[in-house]
Amino acid sequence: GLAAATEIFDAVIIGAGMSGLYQLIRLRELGLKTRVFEAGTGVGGTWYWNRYPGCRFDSESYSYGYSFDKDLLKEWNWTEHFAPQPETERYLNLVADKYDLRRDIRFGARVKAATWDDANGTWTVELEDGSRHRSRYLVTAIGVLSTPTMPGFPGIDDFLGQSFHTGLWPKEEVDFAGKRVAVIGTGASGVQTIQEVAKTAAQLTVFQRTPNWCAPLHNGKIGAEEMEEIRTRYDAIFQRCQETFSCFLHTPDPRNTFDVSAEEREAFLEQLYSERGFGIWVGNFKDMLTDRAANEEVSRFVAKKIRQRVKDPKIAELLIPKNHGFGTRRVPLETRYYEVYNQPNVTLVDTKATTIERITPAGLRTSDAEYEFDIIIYATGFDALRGAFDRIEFRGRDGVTLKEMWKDGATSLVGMLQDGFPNLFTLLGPHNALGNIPRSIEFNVEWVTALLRHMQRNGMTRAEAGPEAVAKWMDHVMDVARGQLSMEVDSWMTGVNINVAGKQKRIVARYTGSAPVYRSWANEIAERGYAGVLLN
Ligand code: NA7
Repeated sequence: GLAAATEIFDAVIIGAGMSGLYQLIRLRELGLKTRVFEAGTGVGGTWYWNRYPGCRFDSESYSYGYSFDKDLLKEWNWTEHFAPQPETERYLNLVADKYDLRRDIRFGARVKAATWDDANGTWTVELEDGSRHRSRYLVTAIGVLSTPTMPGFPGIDDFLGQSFHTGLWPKEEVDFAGKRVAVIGTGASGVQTIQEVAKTAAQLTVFQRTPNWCAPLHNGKIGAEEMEEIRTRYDAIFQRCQETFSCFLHTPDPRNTFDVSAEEREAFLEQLYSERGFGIWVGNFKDMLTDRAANEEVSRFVAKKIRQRVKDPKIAELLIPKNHGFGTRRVPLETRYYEVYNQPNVTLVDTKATTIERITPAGLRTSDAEYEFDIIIYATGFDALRGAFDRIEFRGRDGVTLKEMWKDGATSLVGMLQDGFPNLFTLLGPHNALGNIPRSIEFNVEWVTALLRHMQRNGMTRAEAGPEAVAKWMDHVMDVARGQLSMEVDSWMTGVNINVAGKQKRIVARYTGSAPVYRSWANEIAERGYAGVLLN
C-alpha cells in the first residue's frame, strides 16, 4: 500500500538510455523532482547492453547524436561515419557527466510494476528489490529493442562452454582466437557479430533460419579535418533529418522504378550500392517498398551482388532471401559480410533444412548432425516494441493492466499517451516514428516536456489520452500500413517473434508512415491546446 512508499517524486523515468537522459535534463528545467530507475549499472540503454563484437549503428554518426546542445556538438568528435558501440556509450557518459545526471539516477534498479492510484493522483512504482516509490508522473524510456529473447531449444542451460545473447553481452572481453564458435541468428546483430568473430575464431558456424537482404555500410574513419567540416554543416544535417521519411539523411528518390530505362535503373542501383549507409533501403525508387514488380527489380539487383561476392554458388543461394523482397524487413548493413562465407573457417547451416533440436553440454544437435563448440552466441533478437512494456506490470485507472489492454496489439495516442493510464508518458511507445531513432527521441521528449509545461502553467496535474483521439490516431496507423510490402512478412516490425507466446500473428506493430506526418499529428494536438487529451 501507499504507506509503504518511502519517497515521493514529481516524476519517475524508467530507463537511462538516450531517451531517459534527455528527458531528465528537460524535467529538471521544469523544476520537477525526478528520479530515474535504470536496470543497468551505467547509462546508455541500447548502447550499454549491446556490447557484442562489431556492434554499431547504421545511421551516420553526425545524424545520430543529440541535436539540442550546440556546445556538445562543438565539443564531441565522431571518429567513424558509423560509430561503434564503445564510442556511443562514451558519448552518452559524457552527456551524463556534463549535466551531472547520475545524482538523479538509481542504477541496478529494475522496475517490476507501476500502479496508478486514482484517489491520490500518483503512480506507485515497485522495483524488483521490493522498494516502492511514489510519483505524480511516470515516463517510460524503456526502448524499442530492449527485451532480449532466447530460443526455446531444450538444453540451453546444459551447455558447458560460454554462451551469450548479443543484447546482454558482458563487459569483459570475450576472446575468440582458437575457439569453435556458433552464431545463431542472422538479423542486424547476427550479421555484425559474424563478420567480426570470423576474423579470429578457429571455426565459426552460422545457424541461419531466414536469410536477410544485407547491403554494404561503407564505413570509414573521420579525421580531424573532416570532423571540422561536418561541424559546419550540423544545422543543415539536422534540418534534413526533420524532412526525410525516417529521419535518416536519405530520402526516397522521387522517381518510380520503371520511370527510367533499364540502364539508368542499373546505374542508379549501382550508385546506391556503392554509397554509405541506408540509401539503398530508404533512398531508393519511391515505389520500391509498395510495388511488387519494383521491389523484385531491386531484389534481383542485390541477389546478383550476393552471387558475385560469394564464391560457392550453393552458399550464395542460401544467403539470398527467397520469401521476402529487399527492404521488407530491416536491412542489415555489412562490411565484407558475404566474403566471410568464402573463408575456410566459416560454415553456414540452414536451420530450415536441418532444424536445431537441442543444445547439448558440448554444443548443439541438429536433425542431421552433432556439433561441438566453445562459445555459442545467441543473436536471436528481441521481444520488440511492446516487449519492454509487457515485462512491467502497469496497472491503470480501472485496475486493468497495459498488457491486458494491448493483448490484440498496442494502442496509444501518437505513441506517447494511453487511454486509462493517467500521467503515463511513453517515450518511443507503440506506433512512433522509428528510423534514425534519436530524432524521434528528441521529438518525443520535447513533446512530453511541452505538455507538462502547459499543465504547470494551467494548474493541471492530470493528463490522459481520450478514447476518441486514440481511435482516430489508430485508424491513421492502420491506414498507412495498407499496401506496404513489409506487412506481408514476418519480422519484429510486424510483431512476430517465434520465441514469445502469443506473438506469432502479424499485426501493425509499428508506424509505417513518415516521421514528418507522425510529427504533424503530434504537433497538431499540441497546437490545438492538447485536443483529445483529457487534462485536469
Ligand atoms: P532480429 O532481426 O530479430 O534477428 C533475430 C535472428 O535470430 C533472426 O535471424 C531469426 O531468424 C533468428 N532466430 C530467432 N529465434 C530463432 C530460433 N528459435 N531458431 C533459429 N533462429 C532464430 O534481431 P537483431 O538483434 O539482429 O536485430 C534487431 C534490431 O536491432 C535490428 O533490426 C536493428 O534495428 C537493431 P528468423 O528471421 O526469425 O527466421
